[in-house]
Amino acid sequence: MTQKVALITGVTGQDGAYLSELLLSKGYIVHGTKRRSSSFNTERIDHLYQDPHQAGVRFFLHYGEMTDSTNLIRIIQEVQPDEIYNLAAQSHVRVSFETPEYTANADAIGALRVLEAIRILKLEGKTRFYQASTSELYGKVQAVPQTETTPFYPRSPYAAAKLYSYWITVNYREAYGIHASNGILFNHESPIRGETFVTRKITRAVAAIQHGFQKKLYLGNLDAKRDWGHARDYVDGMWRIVQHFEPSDYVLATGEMHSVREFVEKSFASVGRAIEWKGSGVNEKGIDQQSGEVLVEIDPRYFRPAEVDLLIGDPSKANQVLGWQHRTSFEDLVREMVEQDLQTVLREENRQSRHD
Ligand code: NDP
Ligand code: GDR
Repeated sequence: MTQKVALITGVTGQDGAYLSELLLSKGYIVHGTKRRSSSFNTERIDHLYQDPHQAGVRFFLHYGEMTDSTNLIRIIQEVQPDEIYNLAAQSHVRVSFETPEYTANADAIGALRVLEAIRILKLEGKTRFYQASTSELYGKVQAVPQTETTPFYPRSPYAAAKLYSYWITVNYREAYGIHASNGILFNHESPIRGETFVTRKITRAVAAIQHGFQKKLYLGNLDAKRDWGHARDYVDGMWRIVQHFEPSDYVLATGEMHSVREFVEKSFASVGRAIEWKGSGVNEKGIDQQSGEVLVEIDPRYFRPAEVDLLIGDPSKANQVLGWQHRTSFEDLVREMVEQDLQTVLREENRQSRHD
């Protein structure tokens, strides 16, 4: 059997790294796009790098930019992929309120550019397409739990852009017969999650506080509730979606919901600290029950102009059709992230002090 060739846009992100590992372990040739940056941005995939001068290389990087059609067409022409996983995006909801036009360009029109490239290059019959859709589409939720048929109600420029990319994926499937699918993925995290998303921000802070490098953690809305899973489990779901003979749209979620507040409590608990909450609103504080130290405070800068209060997904379709289910519990996810950050924070501090 010939080796399958996959192209992953946004390979340097959290999901790009886990998906590359998965596809390489399945024998794929993997091409990924990274952005030109003034500093190194390949930390998550450096362990996968292979010297292109050697024989049998199966992992390749290309400079890719979602706002540049010519670039995307050229890469897809060169690579002739059997599968494209479109993961590249400006993925931060809060940031999308500050860069709405850029977010629409990269996240909405970016997906269109890839789909059009498939048509322009006449790859409709060869190349399967996966779009990284999101639970943020449900926004102001219309039903609990959310399924593939729950109406969307986006609450941010990010979600509105992803609404376009969701529907253009459906449209290109129906109009041109492209094997194009959406994974409607609920929040998924890991020790390599971006540091500005709330889970990683919390676990890094807990580790830094535990090592004595930091005193406090400032957060926004503690009462937001999310359905948090592990990225490793979710990239397996992406792959299963693309393998199925019939393209379709699937929710990937755990079916469990927890608040940011609970995430904070569990993270501190994993280093043996119990948090007690005192005060309310912006004056609420998280206090170490034993020492009385204030460890968590509210900074209204982290509030969003419009918030998504709660998300909880029903992954029954993925479970029944694809045999997919999440494997990592909420407790294990928090523990793994804190344990890793205890080491990461220490390593970074040591590196820093060598430069002082
Ligand atoms: P990350 O933010 O970790 O990774 C995003 C990737 O996209 C990075 O490689 C980034 O490059 C790249 N990128 C950003 N903008 C551009 C651009 N203009 N051109 C080319 N590349 C670009 O996201 P995740 O890995 O967490 O998520 C992957 C995808 O899944 C995203 O589309 C996200 O919106 C979506 N999603 C994520 C969920 C989650 O919980 N993680 C849930 C549902 C959907 P660089 O490294 O240089 O920044
Ligand atoms: P989200 O993730 O917006 O769900 O998008 P994020 O971790 O940023 O926020 C989750 C919830 O936590 C609240 N929150 C804070 N968030 C951040 N980032 N920083 C804080 O200090 C803070 N304090 C409280 C937020 O208000 C929010 O309610 C993620 C991204 O990966 C998207 O790309 C993806 O589509 C969705 O998950 C599913």
